[in-house]
Amino acid sequence: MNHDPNEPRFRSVPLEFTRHSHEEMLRRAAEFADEVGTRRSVRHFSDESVPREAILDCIRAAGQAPSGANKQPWTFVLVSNPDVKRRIREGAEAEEREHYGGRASERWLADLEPLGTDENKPFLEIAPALIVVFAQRHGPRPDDQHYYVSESVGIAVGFLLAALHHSGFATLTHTPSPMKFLNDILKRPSNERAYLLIPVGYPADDCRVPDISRKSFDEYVVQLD
Ligand code: IYR
Repeated sequence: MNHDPNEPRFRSVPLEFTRHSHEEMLRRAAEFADEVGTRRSVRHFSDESVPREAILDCIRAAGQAPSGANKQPWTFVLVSNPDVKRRIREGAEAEEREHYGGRASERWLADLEPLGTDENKPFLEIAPALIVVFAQRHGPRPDDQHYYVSESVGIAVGFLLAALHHSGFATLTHTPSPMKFLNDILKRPSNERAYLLIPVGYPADDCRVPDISRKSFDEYVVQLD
C-alpha cells in the first residue's frame, strides 16, 4: 500500500511546545540543575502534616511521564492512615532485619556504613505520608502487554521526586526487599509489583544527613562533538 508522507498514519494533534530564547534556556537549565542538586534523602522526618493536594499534584506530574507504548504502567498509592503506616513499618523492618542480619553481603553492609542506615525504620510511621509506587507487569488482563516497565516507572519516579522536591517536600527513596508485603497490606493485584516506597513530609528540626559528595561533572559526562 502506498503511503502519502504528508498523511500521518496515526491520529494526531498539533504539538504544543514553548520555545524559549537561548538566554532563557541557559537560565532555566542552570536553575533546575541547582534546584535538584539541593535534594537530599531524608531519614528523620517531622510528624507535621503536609498539604495533601500538593502531593496529589506531584503524583499528577509523575503521571505525565513517557512510557513504553504509552501504557503508563504505574500505580501510586498514597498512604496517610497511621494503622496502615504502622503495618508497613512492621513489614519493612522484618525484611530489613534479614538484610542487616546476614542476607546482605559484608561488602554491601560496608557500602551502607557511610549512610548510617540500619533495620529500624521509624520514619515509615513518623512521616505524614508514604507514596508506594507499583509497576504493572501487564494490564488488568494478562494479555494486556506492557513494555519497558522498569524504565517507564523509573522515569515517572524521577518526575515525582523532582516535583516533590520542587514543591518543598522532603523525601526518601526506600527499598525494603522483597516488597511483596506491600501488595498484601495495600491489597494490590498480582500484576503489580512494588517498585519503591517514598516517605514524604518535612524534615525533623534536628535532621542531619550523611556528609557525602556527588561525583564531579566530568566523571559522569562524555562529550563527543
Ligand atoms: N533497603 C535497606 C538497605 C539499603 C540499601 C541501599 I543500596 C541503600 O542505598 C540504602 C539502604 C535500607 O533501607 O536500610
